[in-house]
Amino acid sequence: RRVSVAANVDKSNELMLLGQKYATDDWTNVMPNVIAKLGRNLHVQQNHPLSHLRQRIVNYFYGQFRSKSGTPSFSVYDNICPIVTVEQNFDSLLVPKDHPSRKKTDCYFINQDTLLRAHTTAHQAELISMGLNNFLVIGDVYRRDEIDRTHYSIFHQVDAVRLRTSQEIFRNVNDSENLKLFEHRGIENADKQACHSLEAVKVMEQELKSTLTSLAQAIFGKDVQCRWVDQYFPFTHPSWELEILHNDNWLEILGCGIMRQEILQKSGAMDRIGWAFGLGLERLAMRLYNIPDIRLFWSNDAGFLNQFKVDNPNAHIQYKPISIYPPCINDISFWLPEDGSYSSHDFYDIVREIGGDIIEQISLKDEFIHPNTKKTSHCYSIVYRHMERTLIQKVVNKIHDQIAKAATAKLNVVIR
Ligand code: FA5
Ligand code: MG
Repeated sequence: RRVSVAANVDKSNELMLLGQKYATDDWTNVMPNVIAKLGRNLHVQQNHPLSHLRQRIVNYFYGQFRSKSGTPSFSVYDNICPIVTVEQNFDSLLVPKDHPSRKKTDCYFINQDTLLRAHTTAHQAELISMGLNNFLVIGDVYRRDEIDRTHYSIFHQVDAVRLRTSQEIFRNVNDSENLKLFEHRGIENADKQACHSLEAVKVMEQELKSTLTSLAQAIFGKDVQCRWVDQYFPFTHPSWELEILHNDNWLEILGCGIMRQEILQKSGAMDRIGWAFGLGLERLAMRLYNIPDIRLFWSNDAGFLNQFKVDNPNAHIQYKPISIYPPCINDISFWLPEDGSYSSHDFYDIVREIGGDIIEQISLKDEFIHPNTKKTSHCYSIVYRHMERTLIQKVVNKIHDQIAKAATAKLNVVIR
């Protein structure tokens, strides 16, 4: 049934998404299984773990940043439509035209100019243009990514922006009339953008980092171990990632940095300096509630949802798996087409499209180039596991065959 839906999409030249019609073209690669989840809005679904966590983050910002009159400084946007333009998702954020994140293999495009947002940062420039100085954007984001227990093609992000004037950041400093936000003949280096003064950047960096480490402590407790790692984003400089220690592994939970001044200039906030961050809600929720698999967030199963039925979003909850059903693991090997058109993300989409949420993981097990023909072969291992019952090998084999057929038809591969 799923496959025939995909065929209808191709033929009709039009897609109806969230009540709006969109023309399709040869960029269109949104899949029915992704479309089916548009509008679920798990982040605002009552008693959903992602909603509890959203509420805790919002409460933290309301409590931490208040105006002189005592009202919260941050405003919250959690229902902005996830369908955005290429301009919003990339151009407005100075993402270079040839940046890999723009590729068809990485995003869900509706057509050449329109896509499902790949990050909530897509709304940043617009909200600044509206005159906002402190805001959070929370919502669903879409990426054609790896498939495993911590990656899913739809997840949820919280983005924040805070803009400050010179007066605001140097208010508590003696001699502040000598301190400036901007520097005229400056050069860019690892610590700052050319136009910024080092003192302004350092004040902002300090506020950003302390805000985020205390957010991590507010959620995970005082003992959480954090570390900062230098990072690159086209829309911030300098940039960092925050990692927290989880089961002896460092887990990346967010990216952040000092906003590129060009974005503020274009949005009419040239007299300010800003910091911004974007974090993944699932990553935090999995660690906080001990949820072992990212697919569980999409479960309609009462055994999952009932464990989060609490009025207080701060309630301490540790998810208890109902039971773990055994996986079926099937391999698939094929020769890639010689024209270079093959992308493993296309294959992942086909697998997800046909297998749905019983696909737990796909991994490239082996890559092999034939010594004579020079043809490349890929072997993938597909882990099938149902969250709510035991899978029967015969049923899995049928799905596996369908995947092989669809890959042959759509990707020009030759099954070995
Ligand atoms: C971004 O998306 C930037 N927009 C973040 C940002 C905003 C930086 C503002 C600077 C200023 P990144 O691709 O690293 O960055 O994703 C941010 C977070 O989303 C990650 O740290 C992670 O927690 C989460 N994340 C990323 N990919 C996935 C995925 N496939 N599944 C679940 N969570 C993910
Ligand atoms: Mg990252």
